Amino acid sequence: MLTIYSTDHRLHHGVELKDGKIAPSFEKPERAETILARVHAMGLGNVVSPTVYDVSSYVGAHSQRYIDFLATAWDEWSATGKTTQALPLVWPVRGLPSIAEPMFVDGKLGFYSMDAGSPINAGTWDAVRSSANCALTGIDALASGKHAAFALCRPPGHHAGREYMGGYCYLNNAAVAAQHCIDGGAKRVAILDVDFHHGNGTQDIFYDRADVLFVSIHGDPAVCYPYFAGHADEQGVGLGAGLNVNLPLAKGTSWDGYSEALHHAGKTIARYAPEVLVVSLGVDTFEGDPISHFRLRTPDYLRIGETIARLEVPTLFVMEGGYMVDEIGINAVNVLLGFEG
Ligand code: SP5
Ligand code: ZN
Repeated sequence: MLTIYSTDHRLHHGVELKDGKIAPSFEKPERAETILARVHAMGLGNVVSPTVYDVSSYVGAHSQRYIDFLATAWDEWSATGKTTQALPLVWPVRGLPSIAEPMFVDGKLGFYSMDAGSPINAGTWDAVRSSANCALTGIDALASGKHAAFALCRPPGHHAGREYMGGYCYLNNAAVAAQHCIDGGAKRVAILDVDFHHGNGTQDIFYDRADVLFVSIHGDPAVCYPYFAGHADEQGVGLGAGLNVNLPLAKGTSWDGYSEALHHAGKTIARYAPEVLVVSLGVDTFEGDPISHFRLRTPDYLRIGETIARLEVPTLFVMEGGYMVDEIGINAVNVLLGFEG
């Protein structure tokens, strides 16, 4: 399987607000390096650098003004004299009267974010673009006839909505790839999200659309991040009614419960008959993950790959979360090896 990877991800590294303190982010460069090392060690296939895509390739999944914000946020922040990483501090929650875009960067940060887990530093925008370009290069590899590809994206993307960042995510790599596929003429694309956390950003982007089916298996948002999306009764609206499928599972779920949900997800996707499948591949479902609450084990990831392969649809894997750095490479590549059979 072809892997698309860029060293540009190293330009982005930072902090997050966690348990009442600013602390090093769980989402760190070593994650991608560990996965890349495992890709090489297992002889998965060629590793190539992403093609450079124009910023306009991100419009569709995201709004132009949000992209403009990401592109300029660091310059606006550092122009105020601050040398720290940019983090939001105030949010337009329910009940406040104005939802207009503020003019000052501190306000913009809150306006375009869902949490304080996505810092912006001098290298963030370049890293974010390269990450999205990995996904775009992967989808173009499918368009040119490959059956599967692995976009080794970092930073991840699935918490990023049409107009917001959050949860370590800035551009929604999977959504950008799916949109590119639609722009290229596909009529139906499915996104399967197996990250522990609900892919609220992907849901947001495609919620009212018939051309993208979104299916997510994740920790119950009543008790798990991102808390404000991911319930089973969120099923899509308008043309997208019935095409958003959330499968929340209890904390502590292991392979038995998980595989049942995965089987159901597979049947839902098969019924939709997509031309292309994009998998938001998080391995924070692992029993040893430091911030998540499922109990999958290393061999279970081979089974996930096998189950996805049975759909027999051209498939792009897009890397999302997974924070137990020692095991993340083994588990992520196990999905890909299981897929290849
Ligand atoms: C892409 C992705 O997996 N993003 C996840 C973002 C999760 N951010 C907040 C998690 C809060 C969990 N708090 C656990 C603290 C452990 N000491
Ligand atoms: Zn996650």
